[in-house]
Amino acid sequence: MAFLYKADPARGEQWARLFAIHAPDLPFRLWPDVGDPAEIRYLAAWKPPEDLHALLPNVEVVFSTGAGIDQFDLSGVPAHIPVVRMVEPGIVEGMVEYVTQAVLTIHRDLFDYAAQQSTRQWIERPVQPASARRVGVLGLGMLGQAVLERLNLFGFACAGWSRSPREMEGVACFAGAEALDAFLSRTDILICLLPLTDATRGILNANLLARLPRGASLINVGRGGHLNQPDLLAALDNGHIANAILDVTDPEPLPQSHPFWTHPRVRLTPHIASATRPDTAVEVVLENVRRHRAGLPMIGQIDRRQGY
Ligand code: NDP
Ligand code: OXD
Repeated sequence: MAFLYKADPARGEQWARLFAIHAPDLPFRLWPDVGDPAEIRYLAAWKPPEDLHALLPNVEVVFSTGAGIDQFDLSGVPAHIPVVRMVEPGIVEGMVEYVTQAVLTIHRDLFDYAAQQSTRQWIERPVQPASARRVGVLGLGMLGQAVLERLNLFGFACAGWSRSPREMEGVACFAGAEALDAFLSRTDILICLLPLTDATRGILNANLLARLPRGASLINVGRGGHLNQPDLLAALDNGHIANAILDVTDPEPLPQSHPFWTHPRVRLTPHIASATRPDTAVEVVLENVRRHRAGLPMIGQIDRRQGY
């Protein structure tokens, strides 16, 4: 029985060292050095190989090295093999940090001050209390909830939207398509933390943006495929949307000629909002291996029908 890692090789070296310490009896292989393919029972990958079953006929569990699994072609993973996404504290911590800085950047008018600086203007703007700023998170999962818990501590007026009804202390929770209007119309800073599925692809489009109050801002940390880019550009250019902070784009990287690069109201980062941290992730993966061997449910197993 062996464990195969197929993702960023530098991180793979860290996983190898951690496996040697925490699971010395479980041989660890780093793609493409698969060894005897018949021995591979567990695969951790950002993207599994296309011919998974032919290549690794005895794989029992496929782990995503990310929290999202939209980069997987699930049709290539036989239905009897569980797919488990990354549910680990390191990725949560990173996302909370990133979204907090993005919300505070917008809340404290740093886009406007950057514009003023470029023309050497020293103009004070009135500071709004956080309680007057309505923040809304699309997606009330592992990351959306953690982000809202932190934003709540600043005193922002917090809300979240999910597919099924959720409850969170201090957060107005909305669920399903019928509640989307009410959620959007009370949101000044919208954060997308949805998984990319057939139901959410392109959700950040003209129709949705128009339902936000004029002057609202967008933070997209979900996936580039959630956003209709021309619709956002139009909304920025006509002033309906004031600012956008985008950590994810489609494609990644953006083409050099893309207008987002130079738009004064767009801030881009190269998909770094958060990443799986080997030190915390390996513990969770090894716990899942133990659970699988014991016939127990694994943490983060996805529902293939929902696609997340
Ligand atoms: P979870 O699976 O824990 O949560 C997903 C949330 O989205 C749930 O609340 C779910 O609703 C909701 N949701 C899914 N589909 C719909 C829908 N059709 N309508 C309404 N709500 C829906 O995911 P995570 O919080 O762990 O991660 C979210 C995403 O963040 C990842 O899939 C990934 O794309 C992205 N990500 C980005 C990173 C970056 O660096 N930019 C890093 C890590 C993740 P319900 O509660 O009803 O199930
Ligand atoms: C993830 C990511 O899904 O890094 O974990 O985007």
